[in-house]
Formats: sequence, C-alpha cells, structure tokens
Amino acid sequence: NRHEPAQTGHIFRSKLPDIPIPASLPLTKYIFQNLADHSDRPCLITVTGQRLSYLEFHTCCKETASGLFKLGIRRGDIIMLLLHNSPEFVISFIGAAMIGAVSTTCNPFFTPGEVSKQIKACNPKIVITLSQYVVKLKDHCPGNGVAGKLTERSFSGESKTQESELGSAEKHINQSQLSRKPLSSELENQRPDSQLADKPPVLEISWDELPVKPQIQATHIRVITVDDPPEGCLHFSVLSDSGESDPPEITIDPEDPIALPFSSGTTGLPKGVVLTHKTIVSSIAQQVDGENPNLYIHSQDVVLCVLPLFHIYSLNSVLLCSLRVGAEVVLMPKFEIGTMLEVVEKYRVSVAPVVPPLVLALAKNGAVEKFDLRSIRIVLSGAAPLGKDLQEALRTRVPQAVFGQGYGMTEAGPVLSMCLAFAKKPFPSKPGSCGTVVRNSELKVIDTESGASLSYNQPGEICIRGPQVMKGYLNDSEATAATIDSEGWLHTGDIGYVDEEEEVFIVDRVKELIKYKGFQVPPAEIEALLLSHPSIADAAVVPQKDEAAGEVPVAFIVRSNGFELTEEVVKDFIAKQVVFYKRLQKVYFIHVIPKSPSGKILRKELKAKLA
Ligand code: 4UU
Repeated sequence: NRHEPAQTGHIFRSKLPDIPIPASLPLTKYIFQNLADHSDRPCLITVTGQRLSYLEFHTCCKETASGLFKLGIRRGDIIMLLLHNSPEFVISFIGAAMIGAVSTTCNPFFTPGEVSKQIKACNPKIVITLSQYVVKLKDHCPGNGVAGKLTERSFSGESKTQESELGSAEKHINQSQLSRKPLSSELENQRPDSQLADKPPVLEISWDELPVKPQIQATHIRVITVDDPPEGCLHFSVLSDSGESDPPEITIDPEDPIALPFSSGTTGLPKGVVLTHKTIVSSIAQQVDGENPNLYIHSQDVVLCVLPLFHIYSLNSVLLCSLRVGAEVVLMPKFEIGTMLEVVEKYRVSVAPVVPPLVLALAKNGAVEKFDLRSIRIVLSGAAPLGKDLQEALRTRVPQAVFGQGYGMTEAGPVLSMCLAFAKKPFPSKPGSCGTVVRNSELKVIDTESGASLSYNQPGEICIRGPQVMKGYLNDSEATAATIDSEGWLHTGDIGYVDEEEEVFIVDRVKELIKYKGFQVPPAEIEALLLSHPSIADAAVVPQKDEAAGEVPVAFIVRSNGFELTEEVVKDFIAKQVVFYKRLQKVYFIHVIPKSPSGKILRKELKAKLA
C-alpha cells in the first residue's frame, strides 16, 4: 500500500473557527432540525412549476420511507436511483435515509453494461427509474426486464449454491449469518396496517459486517418506475402513497452508510464510496453551519439544481446543503441553456452551482443577454479546473454575483475546500483559487517522492483529514488502504499548493482519472473493454486537453499480430458500451505500451506524446 504516513509538517486549516458538528444525528434528523422555521417555504420546484413546500416534502419523504419499509427495505439495504433530477429522486433518497437504507446513485445515461457493473458491485434490492430505462436492467430482472417477485428471497448465504439455484434461493437463506429479517414474503401476506404496527427489529449486524460481495447476491431486483410502469414493474405510488405517514422509528448509527456513489478514485475501476450519516452531516455542516457559514445560503435563497444529483457535488453541496438551510431547490432534469436561463429568470435563482462547461455556456452564449440574471448572487464552480479567463468572462455577464470555486472529490465527502467569498462575513478570494480548506478539517500538501508535508506555495499532492471523509470503498479494503493512510489522511491524487492567504490552487492531477466536463472517465474501465477485443493486444487510455470538455479520453492501442484494425472500429467498439463522455475521441496505434518494470502503464510518457 502506497502510503506510509508522512512526517508531520505543515497542516493547513480554515480561516473560520471550528464549530460543533451534530455528527451524532442521522442525516434526516439533521436536515429537518430547523423545519419549523421554514415549513411553509417552498422546498422543491420543477421546471414545469410543480412545487412542494417543506412541510409537504417532509410528509412525502415519510410516506416514501414507509412505502420502502412495506416493500421489505430495511436498515443497511441498498436501493439504486437511476434517475434524472426530479422530486422522486430527492424523496426516495431522503425516504430511504429515514429508515436507514442506502442509496446508490447511478447515471441514467449509462449503458446496460455500465448499470450492470454497478448493480453487481452493490446488489441493490430495488431500482427506482424511468420506464424507458428498465431495459437497462434486463440482466438482473428475469423475464423481459421484468422484476422478479420479492417473495422469492433476495439473499442467499452461499454464492455457489445460489448460482445453481437462481430463482429458488429461498431455501438457502442463511438467517443466522445475515441476522436480518427482511421477510418480504411474510410482510406481503400481512395486512398493510399490521406491518407497521410492529416496530421493526433493530439489526444487530452493521452493514460492513455483512457477508461481502461474493456471498451476497440479489437474485431479483424489484423495479419501480416514476412514470407508467412496464409489465412486472411497480409504480412509484407504491412508495409515495403508502398510506402511512409515519415510518417506523429505526435506530440509526452515525456510522451507518447512507449514500453509495461510485468513483474510480486515484486508480482502477469505479468503486462504491461508502458515505455515512456522520460523513455527510459533517460535510454539510462544514459548508453551511456556524455563525459565519463558509457557504452562506439561507431560506430566502433559490438554488439551481441542474447538475446531476447522481454525482456527489449536486447531491451534497446543492441539494442537501439547501435542505439544511431551508432554501428552495429548482430541479432541472437536464442541462439545456435556454431552459436554464428561463428558469433563472422566472424563479429568481440566487445561487447557481455550476461546472466549467456551464460557465463557458453562460459566458459565451448569445442568448444570455436576453435574460434577466440579476437575481444571481452566488456562482459556485467545481468538479474540474476553471480558467481565469473564463471566470473573468462570466463576471461581465453576472457582475453582481460573487464568483468562486469549490474543490471536491467523492471520497473526500466530497468538499475539501470552498471559496470564502461565499461566507456570511466574506473574505477576499483570488481568481483561480479553489477556496480554503473547510472548517473542522485538516489539509496538507505532500512531496510526492518523500511524503513530507510542504509549506506555503509549494506544489505537492493534496491530502485531507476530517469527519467528512468516506468510510472506505465497498468491499475493497485494499483500495481503501491505498487511498486513506493509517493516520486517516485521504490522498487525492491532485497536485496543488496553498498560498499565504490560505487559498488552495490545483495545478495538476497525478491520478489516472480523466474528467470530461466534470464527469469521471476511469481509464482502467475503458482499457478493460479494449482488451476484451480480439484484435487488441494492449491498450492505454489517457486524457487529452480539450477546449470545451476540459479533457477527453484518447487511446493508445497495440494491435494483435496480423490483425487489421482501424481507428473507427475501435471507437465504435467502445462507443457501443459506454455513456457518451467515455467515448474515445482519438485512437493512436503504437507498437508497445510503455510500462514500468512492475507493469504499470507510464501514462506520463503517453501524455507527453500527445503534447
Ligand atoms: C480542479 O468532482 C467531484 C466533486 C466536486 C465538487 C463537490 C462539491 C465540487 C464542489 C463542491 O462543492 O468529485 P469527483 O470524485 O467526480 O472528482 C474529483 C476530482 C478531484 O480529485 C479533482 O481532480 O475532480 C477534480 N476537481 C477539481 N479540479 C474537483 N473540483 C475541482 C476544482 N478544480 N474546483
């Protein structure tokens, strides 16, 4: 494991004092802690004008929590949200959290193969999606993308037995090992009202003690659609109209997982990032709590939620931070510049969290001038580097707004640093800065060779430590140990420095990750696909700089002996299997992929070839 703790040297802290973080509260108790102050205020609004007040939203979440419970979802169970931004996304996430269930968020534009990998890695019991995406689940739902009956139990103690007994795993369930009582079949036979009369058993076993992946496999996933359900699927109303507004009181431990986004981290394939109630509450508090919140948003704000909620930036800094402070969240299912500008004008959006390509659109698109954007007071950019020129260009479009960046990483909870010009009592901030490390947290910059921590203005690898950092990767202690060292420092794979005003600047990325418009493109994933092609002997995928996307993936390919293979064939082969942003933009044929003696691809050399 690569990280031996470095000798302690300089540690950077926020300019804001630490605050008490109510990290023992389950997320939903924390989110709704001040509900009474803003229960009549608008909470969610859609592009079509559908509005929910905080009180209505709270009720919907409780009903959905009850509905999930009735379907047999229990503390520690995973549900998958394969959805665009929508009220159902938000209500499902919060409802699941109320009963201690965990949401894994998945890009609805993923191909069936990509969705399948995520399902296999975490075995959700339920997938909530749109009818048009049910086909993406066909490998997991026997019978034309139709979900199996949950009366056939979802878990088996033994993978071997299960493989031979798919569909009839019921008799193999090992209650003593799982020590849980989903008892979905029993539940279904009970009258609905009696189900909830019984308080649920509090599970003795915590999530990470559950049998790991090979032993625990969902045979049947129940599919719920938020629109007209295809045959075999359930409609979302089974959750939202459960007829029960008070979900059972579940004892939730702050260390219980709540969200499972997927990220490739510094190396390898996408992995489930285990975020707990404690990590998420801490991250939100670091941003919006305290007398002088780092990111000052409040109940009079209207926050634009156009970034996809399946990504942690939007889930945490946009949605959950807004819910905590009682702001109104405008949900946009997808980015379209015209609609976005209309929405900003119509709903008087005051806080606009964006990514650099959106800054580009706002700065350069002629349509912008036709709209009144004077309501915007904060523009937050993150998830990818933002050029100073672009920042200046946007300033002329929204001169009244404070413009700054946040720097996040899924595994870091996600926010490492945030612009202090967004604080209630703001500090000045320089263009190009990614803000200052969040409060109640420590940041250091280490020499990539020696591991020693560096002082001001010296670039090195950024490391973070604090209560917001992920618990670890799902079922992958090796990857966890390679990312979080024994002293609790998370190594980001980003190269940056901190200047004398405590502002963080990112200058490079040493990890494999490619970022296309802020979306993750894990090279290892594309390389594995390439190697499955019979005419490809070896392959490496690296980023190439791109004006519009920031970076795009390109491949170096070694053909198998005697095979003809064209660039187009390779591109098509990948394009069929991946979401649009992972498509190869260019293919270069070479004789050998440069590798270290230990077999690691020398990506630097390949990147140098591109330059
Ligand atoms: C240069 O991108 C994210 C999370 C972003 C985020 C979250 C909450 C931004 C603001 C916020 O408030 O997560 P991942 O896991 O998809 O990608 C992480 C990587 C980082 O390690 C870094 O390489 O994305 C890059 N990155 C940035 N790079 C993230 N933010 C920035 C940034 N400038 N501001």
